[in-house]
Amino acid sequence: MKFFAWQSIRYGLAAAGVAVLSPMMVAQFAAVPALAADYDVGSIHISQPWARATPKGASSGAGYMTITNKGTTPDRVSCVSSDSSAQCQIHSMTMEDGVMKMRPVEGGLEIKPGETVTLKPGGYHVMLVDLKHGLEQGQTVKATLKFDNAGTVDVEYPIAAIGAPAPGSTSGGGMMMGDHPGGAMNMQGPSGGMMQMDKK
Ligand SMILES: [Cu+2]
Repeated sequence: MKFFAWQSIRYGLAAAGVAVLSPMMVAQFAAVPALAADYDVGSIHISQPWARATPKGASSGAGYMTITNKGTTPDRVSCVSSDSSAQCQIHSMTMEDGVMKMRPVEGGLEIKPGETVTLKPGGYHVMLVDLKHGLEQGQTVKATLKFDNAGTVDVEYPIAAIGAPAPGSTSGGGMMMGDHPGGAMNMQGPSGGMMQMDKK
């Protein structure tokens, strides 16, 4: 009986300590907030949506997720709108002549039947163009995605730290979002190389 009494006191103290520390600790150290929800629309499954916080003054931001087509027909996804930016696009990113280039995926990003496509830093991403406000770590940003077959879904992207790695990846860093005055987006990579966006 005494044993149990001591246990409950110790648990009580531990819980109190955690309650005081955790909100700040979680916000600062979790690479991606734990509350990312999954989404199902038609035969499309979306998991682990997340976005990266943006540095002060950034005019664009990026969101990522994993999309699986569980159906038997190909589908295509585009981004319709976001609550945090004037425009929302799906971008590809490729290395051309030593320069990272990203451009909108024309007609939407194809997800073949049975295929899983992961949007992540350095690859496909949801580009939030002309941010209305910076993306702050610990908050969420919403984007409306439209699948040609499956339909439309609102996805909440929990915002991780600036430069946060993809969930489950061990490598940190990646590209930092820069500003793109005048429509040309330039981004500074970890190697100092520039990244350009062809904006239509
Ligand atoms: Cu982009």
